[in-house]
Amino acid sequence: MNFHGERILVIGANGQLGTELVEALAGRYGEAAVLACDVSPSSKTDYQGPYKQLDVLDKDRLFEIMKQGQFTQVYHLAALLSARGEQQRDYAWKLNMEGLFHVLDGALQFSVGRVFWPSSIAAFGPTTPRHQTPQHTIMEPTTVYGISKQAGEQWCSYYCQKMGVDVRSLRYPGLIGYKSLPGGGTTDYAVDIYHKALTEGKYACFLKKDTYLPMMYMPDALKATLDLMHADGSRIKIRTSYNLGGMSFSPEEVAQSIRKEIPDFSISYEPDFRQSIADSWPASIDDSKAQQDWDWKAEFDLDAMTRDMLKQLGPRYKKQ
Ligand code: AKB
Repeated sequence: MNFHGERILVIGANGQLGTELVEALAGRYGEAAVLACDVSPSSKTDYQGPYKQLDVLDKDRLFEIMKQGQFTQVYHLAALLSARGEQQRDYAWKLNMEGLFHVLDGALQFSVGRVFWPSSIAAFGPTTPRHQTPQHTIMEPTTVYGISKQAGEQWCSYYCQKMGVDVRSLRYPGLIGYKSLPGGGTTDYAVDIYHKALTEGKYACFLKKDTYLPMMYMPDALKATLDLMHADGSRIKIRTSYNLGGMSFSPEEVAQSIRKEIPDFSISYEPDFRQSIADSWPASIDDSKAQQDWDWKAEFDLDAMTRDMLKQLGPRYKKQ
């Protein structure tokens, strides 16, 4: 497939995924091809390429940017995640839903080639089969974020089937990376723990020790995103959102994995309101549809991720 002449817009570029996706896209297409946008006035990342301030709720400004840019790909990542969404319900619903409509309507109006929108394991709920959660199953989410993802999936499918917008989506598990911090999620502990292991040698976890959740190391998440966006349209059979599996582990298992590198590391457990969110989500994911349709395969397991996280983060804290 020929992707020369791509013009790419990333909305929510300062976030955990956006930070790394912008770099990956710029690496592939060149900085000039990628416009990073976020609600903050300036880029909070190392990215030196084009940047514009954009609140995705400001439809006029979004449309102005889309009209000027004539984008071939749009990645819409701006959202409030599960934990913060419970604390700011109205705003979470507004941002997550209206933002998506603005992007889908803009894609339709300005003939964007393809759109990426992230869904999440949060689209599932307590009545969903918890282990090896299938692609097609009961989905009764119990968080504002999860409801917005479930509804968003249906709207993505609607815009694709009825209006011809080529929108593609993944149900991300918890994402773990060293370049940026997550914010406001339930899976955030799995990033924080590495930072605290290096700075304090101990971590107080806000989930119980045996809480299994689906997780993924950022290089796998970036690969999945780009593979999905680069796949021929005829291979994308699911237009709601694809299940995406990486690994599945509990806080206790991350701690054991860290102890292989830092033997004195200790963990304690102080579960808070995020425990009930985690309890409503799957423990592991069946992603066989993604494997079949566009050859998805995760590479990192827990120990490989731990070694890399500590190797990458180590020098940052040694300098201090
Ligand atoms: C969260 O914890 O809210 C997110 C997610 C699983 O979508 N990381």
